[in-house]
Amino acid sequence: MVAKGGPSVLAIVLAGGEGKRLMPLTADRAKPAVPFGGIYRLIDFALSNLANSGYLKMVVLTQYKSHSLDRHITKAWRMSTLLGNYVAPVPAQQRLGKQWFAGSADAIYQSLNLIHDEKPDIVVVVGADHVYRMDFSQMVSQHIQSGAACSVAAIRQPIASSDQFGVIELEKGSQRISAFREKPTDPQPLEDSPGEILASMGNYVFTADALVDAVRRDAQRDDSKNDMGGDIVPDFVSRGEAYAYDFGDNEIPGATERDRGYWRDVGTMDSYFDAHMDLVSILPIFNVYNYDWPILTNAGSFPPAKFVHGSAKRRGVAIDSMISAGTIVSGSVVQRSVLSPNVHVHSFGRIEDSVLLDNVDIGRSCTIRRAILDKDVVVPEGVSIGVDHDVDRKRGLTVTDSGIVVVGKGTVLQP
Ligand code: ADQ
Repeated sequence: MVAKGGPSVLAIVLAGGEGKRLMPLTADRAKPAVPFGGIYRLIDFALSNLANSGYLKMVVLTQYKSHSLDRHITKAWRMSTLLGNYVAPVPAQQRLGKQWFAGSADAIYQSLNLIHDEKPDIVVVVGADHVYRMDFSQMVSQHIQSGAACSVAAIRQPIASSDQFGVIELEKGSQRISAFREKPTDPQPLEDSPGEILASMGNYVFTADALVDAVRRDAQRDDSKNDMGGDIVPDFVSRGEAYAYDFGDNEIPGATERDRGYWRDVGTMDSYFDAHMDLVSILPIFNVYNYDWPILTNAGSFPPAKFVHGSAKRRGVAIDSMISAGTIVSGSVVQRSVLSPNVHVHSFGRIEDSVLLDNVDIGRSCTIRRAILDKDVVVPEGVSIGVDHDVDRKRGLTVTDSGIVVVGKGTVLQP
């Protein structure tokens, strides 16, 4: 039964994902800890959405390479006076079995004591590796009205991407889910749009008791991969208890016509790069300057960004770019790029369509084009990246299919 004054809600943030396709950015950090948009980590989007929705009781389930993630949650969230008492990272050590979490459902099973202690009416379970804004309270309202035990947030995606998503089929004229298949290669297209599928966003609302029963049942099954999308949701669907929540109905204060309904799964280097270009497009496709639904983080204390004149021919400028505090651009041109804190770009260079993470140092006369440089990368004088991909490969750098060059954390390139 739902308590008076609205349901009590516990949010569980699944943050144990490995993010293999984001290598080398995930070489020594979990995917939710991957830096994004100059000053954020991917997990900040899920946590900010929950906080802005009014759901302040959050537990973050971590596992894979969680050190950097724990550090970020502690610095940015636990030390915050507003949220510090609520956001709690829970490492995989809290276990019932001999294994680490097998899958996302096992992570919840092994953390059932959190639900017992908190006694919520509703559990909101969200992933931690997407860029978007969402008011979860609207989804919770629909969940309660529909009488569902499990609600799955749904968004239209191109049919070619079906093998990356849980694909939802609905009963005719209803939001009730008739079939849910995890990452199928032969998906059912949408009736009104044959080029699209209805994809799960990996965000769920559960009636607390129903979730507890479902993960317990799942833990008894030998044939289960203990996965939320692969096992738990299909179980609710087979009982006729799962409904879809249409993300297209979600209204966010301050959203512009252009960024309404924005959701990016930044699961690959190319989509990570594209999502950054969405930030610096002139009318941003994803607007981080919407203070009505702020994306929260702690970017550290740095002096303001500085632009140095340089020579008469080469002024230090940045155009169509986001430049974080502590960064110095001296006598070089930066275009359509995102620079994290404390980056230093020396004279006579050009940075185009690139993402430079914290403390990157670019020497004189370098060209950096369509590249992602992880933290602490040093590019010495005269070295170019993204200009000749054969040279980039010879240097051992990753070049994606679409020609984005990725330089791993701490790489010091040779002159
Ligand atoms: P995937 O993202 O492929 O698909 P998964 O790798 O399980 O599924 O990641 C989901 C979330 O759970 C991520 O935030 C990840 O960090 C976290 N996670 C994974 N294993 C975990 C573990 N052992 N402990 C804690 N956290 C863990 C999912 C759904 C699809 C849906 C897509 C949307 O399964 O149905 O379409 O998300 O991107």
